[in-house]
Amino acid sequence: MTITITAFERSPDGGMGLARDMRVRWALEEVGQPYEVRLVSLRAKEEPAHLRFHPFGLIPTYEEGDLVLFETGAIVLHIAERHAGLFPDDADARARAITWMFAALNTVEPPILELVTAKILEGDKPWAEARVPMVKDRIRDRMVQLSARLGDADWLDGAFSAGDLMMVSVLLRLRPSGLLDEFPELAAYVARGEARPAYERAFAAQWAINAGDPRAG
Ligand SMILES: N[C@@H](CCC(=O)N[C@@H](CS)C(=O)NCC(=O)O)C(=O)O
Repeated sequence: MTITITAFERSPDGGMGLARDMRVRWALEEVGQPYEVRLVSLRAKEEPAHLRFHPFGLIPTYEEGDLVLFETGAIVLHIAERHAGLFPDDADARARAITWMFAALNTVEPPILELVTAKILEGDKPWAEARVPMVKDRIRDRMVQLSARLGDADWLDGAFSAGDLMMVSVLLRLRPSGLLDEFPELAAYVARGEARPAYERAFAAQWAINAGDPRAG
C-alpha cells in the first residue's frame, strides 16, 4: 500500500533536516519502505484540505490506505510496529525503546522548543534577554542527565532503535544554538545517527526539495 507523507514546500531551515517530516522519512528509510511526499505551503496547511489530515494544521502527516496519522511520535511508533528494523524483538526491550521515544518527545524536546520560542517568537520582548539564559540552563540540565545515562554507549539501550531515532532527531534541533556542542558525547551520539545510511538518504530527499534555500527561522 502506498505511503504518503506531507512536508513543507519550503522548509524554514532550507532543508537542513530540522523539519519534522525528517523523522518520518528516516524511519521509513530504516525499515526500507518507499514513500511519496505531498508538499504543502505554509498557507495551504491551514486550509480545510490539509486540516482533514492534521487537525492542528501542521506537518508531517502520514497516509497509508484508509489510515491517516499525525504526530511524529505516533507515526514513527506505527512504522516501527509494522516493519522490522526499529524495534527489538524482546518485549521488554521494545517497551524501553518506546519509553525513550516518549522521553525524547515529552522530556527533552519541550525545553528545546521553549528556546526556539524565546529566541525567535519572543526575541523582541523586553524580558527576552533575561529569559533565554534560564531556558538554556533548563536544557543543559537535561543534557547532563541524558549524557550521564548514555555514558560511553553508542545507543541508549543496546542496538539502535526508534528511541534513538527520536532522541537524535530532537537533539539535532539544538545544534543551531551551539548547545549540543557543549556536550561532546551527545554531539557524537547525534553524529552516529546522522552517519546511518538511512538518515543520509532521508536527509538527501528533504534537501533536494528545498535545494538549500535557507530562510530565517
Ligand atoms: N508534535 C508535532 C509537532 C508538529 C510540528 O510542529 N510541525 C511543524 C514543522 S516541524 C509545523 O508544521 N510548523 C508549522 C506551524 O507551526 O505553523 C509532531 O511531532 O508531529
